[in-house]
Amino acid sequence: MPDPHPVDLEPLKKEAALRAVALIQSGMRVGLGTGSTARYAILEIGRRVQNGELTGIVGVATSEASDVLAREAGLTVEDLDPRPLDIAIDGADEIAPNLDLIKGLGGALLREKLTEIQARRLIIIADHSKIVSQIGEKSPLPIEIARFGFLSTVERLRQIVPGGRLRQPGAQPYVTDNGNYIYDAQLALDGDIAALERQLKGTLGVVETGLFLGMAERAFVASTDGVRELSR
Ligand code: ABF
Repeated sequence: MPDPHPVDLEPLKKEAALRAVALIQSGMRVGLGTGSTARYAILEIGRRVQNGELTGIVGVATSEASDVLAREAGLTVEDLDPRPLDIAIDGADEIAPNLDLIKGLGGALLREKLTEIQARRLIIIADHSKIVSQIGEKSPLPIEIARFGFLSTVERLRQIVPGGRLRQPGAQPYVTDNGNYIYDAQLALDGDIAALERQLKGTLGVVETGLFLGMAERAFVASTDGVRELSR
């Protein structure tokens, strides 16, 4: 039955985003996340840059959409290069108690991982619906796979994670910013998630997974009771 009093998650996403953006200081190189929560962070960084509160900010975007949004918000955006980022702020699909994450329902997992692995601090922002007691509880695990031979890769993945499907919102599969496809896997609970990550990364045709293990330093999680700060 639908919830008769659904909570509007948008103000919560924004509250979490504002808490994270408060950590940014002038001169920082900032990883810009993707999705509806990260959007609030990008807009707030842009607002602070525009009114002069923050100067010398350089953003590195984790998707084409965030790149466009950031430039529209008045931010300087550069491509990822080997220099570290001071901070990255992004959303997530699941947040476990140890801050292991599932990311990638928004389709940007590869650029997110490439960018956020270089961040000195990865700060996650979310509403309370993203909290889980174990990884795989609510969300499928997005796995980016090469387009060439994708049916073979899907078969290989089905041997490892039996439940799942190629992401296909319409007549054609979903295509990532990198020209790849995504397989959304259903995880068995209580499994060894680090071992699964190693196995998936060793599977031919897999480009990257949406498991972000041991990467996040902190999460700001908003509910109607306020914003909770979680650390590893
Ligand atoms: C990105 O946006 C992804 O890693 C994740 O899939 C998604 C979360 O989006 P939203 O904030 O819209 O729920 O950060």
